[in-house]
Amino acid sequence: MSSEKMGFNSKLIHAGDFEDELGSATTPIYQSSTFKFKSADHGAACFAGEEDGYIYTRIGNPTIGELENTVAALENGFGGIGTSSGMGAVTSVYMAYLGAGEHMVSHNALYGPSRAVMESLFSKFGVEYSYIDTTDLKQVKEAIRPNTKLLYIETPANPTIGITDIEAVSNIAHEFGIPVCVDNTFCSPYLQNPLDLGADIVLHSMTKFINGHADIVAGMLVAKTEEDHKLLRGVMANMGCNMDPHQAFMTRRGLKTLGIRIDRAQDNARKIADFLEKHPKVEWVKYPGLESHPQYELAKKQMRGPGSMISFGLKNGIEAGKVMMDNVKLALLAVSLGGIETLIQHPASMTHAKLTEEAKHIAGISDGLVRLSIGIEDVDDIMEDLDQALGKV
Ligand code: LCS
Repeated sequence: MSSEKMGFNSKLIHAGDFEDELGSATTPIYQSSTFKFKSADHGAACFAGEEDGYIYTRIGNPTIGELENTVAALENGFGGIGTSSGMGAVTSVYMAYLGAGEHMVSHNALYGPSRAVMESLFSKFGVEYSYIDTTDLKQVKEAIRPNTKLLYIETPANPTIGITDIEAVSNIAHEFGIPVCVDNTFCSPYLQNPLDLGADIVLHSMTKFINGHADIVAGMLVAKTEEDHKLLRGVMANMGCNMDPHQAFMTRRGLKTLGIRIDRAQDNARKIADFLEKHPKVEWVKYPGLESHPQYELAKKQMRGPGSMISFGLKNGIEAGKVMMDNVKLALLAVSLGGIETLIQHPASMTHAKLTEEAKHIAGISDGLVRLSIGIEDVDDIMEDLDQALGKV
């Protein structure tokens, strides 16, 4: 059966389209840095891109290739590019589309390092940027300048769970010929396909839902067109932020169960979000599956489910956050997200502690904000754990 006709869960298992001569059920790990050419002509044709063939693992490798093909099929794109980490994918996109005197428009509640690398590194080379609230289309229109070359969004955003309308912002950007990159880490292709909504590039930290087992750091870019795919592969390979074959094998294994993992984590998250919304120590809950979420209708339109990331606010700010973190017993007090285990973290005292009060305020990170990544444990156990930790606050 061709992978185009398969349902999502079948694609997870079969879409990579890899045939092993020995009939191996899984894609072997091609732990080789380089590949023999059949002849001088074949080598020349591989370099010229006239013939298929692997050259050198920094540029491409069969184990990585199978994973790239699978994620590209899941995102309905032309092709994928595996990277060493999610940040390897972020910097490759910035490098590919932005140069000195050019400008990027992005969301002010972006994953910290995606913002920091722009502010501290790309700015040194003359790249300009505007961080705005991309959930507000008026701000998006106003932020575009004649030198804007990239619209970069994350939806839902980390950690505020704000949701940007991918179709609407893509339409605005395309009026000005600006490419749109969507960081789809919080949804994975199981819940959202940005390319189908008009975006040009999709980005994943595969460290999260795609691998799902907290044992790998990896990233992926998927381009809609052959032209963008070629551009991004060249940048990634020349910068050397390639994936490694073992990392690809592990990620490919984790990916096979993406659907059943997310179904289960999402069921748990819906119940936990309801529980938190009624809890007396909790001031507010932000979860796309709750009608109280400001973009609830948009989430229903562009996502196939609300996912398993929840942010909530504790009534007594930073101290309450620390007390809760010190008292969880089942949930792991750890950063990262999207794995089989429930994780909890407190951005104001951890990931975002270095931000100024003003920057935190603009990004929507209040002192009492707690971020939960709900896992696939028994929901009663997660709830009991959160309840006893909240009881200590
Ligand atoms: N994009 C998003 C939305 C992320 O959440 C992360 C990592 C990245 C990109 C970067 O991916 P990495 O290089 O780590 O594979 N987010 C993390 C977080 O929220 N806590 O720890 C890492």
